[in-house]
Amino acid sequence: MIQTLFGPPPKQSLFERLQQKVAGAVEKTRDNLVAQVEDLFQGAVEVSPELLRKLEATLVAADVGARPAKEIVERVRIEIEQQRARDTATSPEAVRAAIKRELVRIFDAAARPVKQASDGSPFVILLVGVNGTGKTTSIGKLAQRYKDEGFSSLICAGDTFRAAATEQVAVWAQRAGAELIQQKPGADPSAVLFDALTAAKSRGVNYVLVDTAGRLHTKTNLMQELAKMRRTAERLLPGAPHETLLVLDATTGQNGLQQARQFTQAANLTGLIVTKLDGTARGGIVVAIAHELGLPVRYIGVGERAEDLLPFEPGAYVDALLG
Ligand SMILES: Nc1nc2c(ncn2[C@@H]2O[C@H](COP(=O)(O)OP(=O)(O)OP(=O)(O)O)[C@@H](O)[C@H]2O)c(=O)[nH]1
Ligand SMILES: [Mg+2]
Repeated sequence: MIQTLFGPPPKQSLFERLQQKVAGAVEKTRDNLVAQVEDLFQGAVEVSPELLRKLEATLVAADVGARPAKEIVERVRIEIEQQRARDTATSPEAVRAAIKRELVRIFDAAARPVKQASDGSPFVILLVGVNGTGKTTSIGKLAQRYKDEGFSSLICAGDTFRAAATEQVAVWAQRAGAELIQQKPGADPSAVLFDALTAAKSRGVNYVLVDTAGRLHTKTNLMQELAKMRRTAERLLPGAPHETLLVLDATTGQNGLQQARQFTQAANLTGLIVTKLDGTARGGIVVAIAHELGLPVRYIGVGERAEDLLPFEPGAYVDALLG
């Protein structure tokens, strides 16, 4: 069977559950964004330039980013003009629908297909990012998700640098029934990866989840270490890693975006996991990321528990953002 990042399509009931969770996770942003957008249009007979300026400021405050906000408002303005020309009254509802369409358009533009593993070989996912963004936790959550979907996974303890990193990932591995491949502290992460991929191939596991040590994109030697890991994967398993995901902490806002930009240049990213959306009122950062980096968000982290990692679904996210 061909492996993909998401496994089989979710059942309807699960999807509904996810939608609820997304809505819950972006609640803080929603309070800001929805309430403010609604306030803006409350009793407005006319969609004035002043009102559009306020709309832009509201989007920026939700961390959508200055350029995307400008672009969205410009398109909303054009849409309103077209409505006027058709003599239809411009309702707040119509404006909100226009904003939603713009947001979804931004996500669609950043979409890219997930590579597929060749028949029978494991699908390899490498998680990278600065310290403490949620890489190890996301590895554990992914292992749990795949287990629930009936797939096997193997975790590569590629963070040989931080004390206790392997113990931390071991707890997740045990919980998710995933095999863990590790070496001594200080070992070369590429050597651990070599072991992990060799084991995964011989055992025919479905997914290999590779944890890495947190690093700043400015540390050239550490970025080279990542490149070496990628080469090791490719050598053992042509096409691997199938996904290289940057794990980004949503609470770091525009700072995180800056990190992402530089990681993109150095690490051949294929997408992102945006974590800690439960802890921020600035859920718009996901829009800024898609717009500026042209990279798809694959998953979002909405809490610390195993089930708090959701596949990112643009339509559901935008609905949750804008009510
Ligand atoms: N609220 C919340 N907390 C999260 C989420 N994801 C991770 N965390 C927490 O963030 C903290 C750091 O998570 P780790 O998974 O250890 O982060 P890391 O990127 O592996 O860290 P380093 O290996 O040190 O670079 C932990 O306390 C996690 O429980 C999330 O989506 N929401
Ligand atoms: Mg870690």
